Amino acid sequence: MAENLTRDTIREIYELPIPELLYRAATVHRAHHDPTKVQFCQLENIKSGKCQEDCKYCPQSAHYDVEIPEYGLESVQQVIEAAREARDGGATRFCMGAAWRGPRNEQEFERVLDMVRAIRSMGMEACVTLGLLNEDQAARLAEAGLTSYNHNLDTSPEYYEKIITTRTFEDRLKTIRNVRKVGVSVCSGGIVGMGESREDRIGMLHSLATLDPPPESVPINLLVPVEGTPLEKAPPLGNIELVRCIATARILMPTSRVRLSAGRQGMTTEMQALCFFAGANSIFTGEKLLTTPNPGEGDQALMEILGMTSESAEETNQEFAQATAANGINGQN
Ligand code: SAM
Ligand code: DTB
Ligand code: SF4
Repeated sequence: MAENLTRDTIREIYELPIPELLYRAATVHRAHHDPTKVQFCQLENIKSGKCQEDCKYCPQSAHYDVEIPEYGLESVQQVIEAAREARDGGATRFCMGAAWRGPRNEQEFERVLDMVRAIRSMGMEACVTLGLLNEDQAARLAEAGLTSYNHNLDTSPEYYEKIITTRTFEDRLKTIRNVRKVGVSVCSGGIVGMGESREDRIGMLHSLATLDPPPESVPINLLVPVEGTPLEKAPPLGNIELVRCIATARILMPTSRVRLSAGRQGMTTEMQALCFFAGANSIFTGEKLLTTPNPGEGDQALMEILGMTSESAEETNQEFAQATAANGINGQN
């Protein structure tokens, strides 16, 4: 589908009447995934705050005055302990984020490589998001056994410069190409609810779905508006608009994971049920995302009420094998 995919085609899907859109997305979803399962992923902020980048949504940017815990790169031991707890809570993927423009300090980068090795030896998927990468850095992460690299396109190419002034959309694409070159699977999605237009959301989905191959994992974040950031007063996105994004992502990228990422705190059970029906099959669990609150314990109740369960490590492995095989890459898992 990818090469000939136009924004017009995506708009036709995105704007379908809701019963039609949901039916199509759910049909695609169950053809490729078990619709009763959700992958639990745990985030760990391995380096917090004081980031040199100017991203208007982000509480960790040094350009804004936001009260968050700030600390340097965590130790491997700290990460292992957090991962153990996450695994005990049913997480099969451990995602480590650093408030960096990109890795610059050799010793710190080596420590991140050790973190990746440690997580992989615990039988979990290991994902990191460290900002811009060159090919050599990507190759070293691959060598350490990294499952996936998270690097979001975040919004449409046109809206990008309104949100992020210290790098370009093309810089992001380049890092994704470097990750692809070394055979690591790609996790890339974006944020909705940043005051962008529907055309921007469609444009973002177009950019993601026409990556060749598309990302194996697609996080859809609903903006968490944080006081002190320029987007603190962004107009809230309608619930159904988020459902449309998820359903369209599912139809466009049938074998990928679609992750209902930031923004679940305060979302109703019914809304999350709609998102799962529309094809989301992964969430971030725990009390905290990177710096903002997340439902924590509430997710056990959510699964029970919806009669759904979290994926076992084996089911996660099968999903990963399917997604990478569909993209013609040799998964590391
Ligand atoms: N510094 C690295 C980078 O930007 O690639 C990795 C960490 S950064 C915090 C990872 C992602 O978090 C961003 O690409 C963005 O999609 C998401 N994010 C940051 N702040 C957010 C917010 N307030 N609401 C929703 N998502 C957010
Ligand atoms: C992604 O797409 N969302 C996560 C993860 N990848 C790194 C981050 C969400 C951050 C939400 C704001 C915060 O907690 O600081
Ligand atoms: Fe830094 Fe990433 Fe936040 Fe941008 S999104 S300010 S790069 S941590």
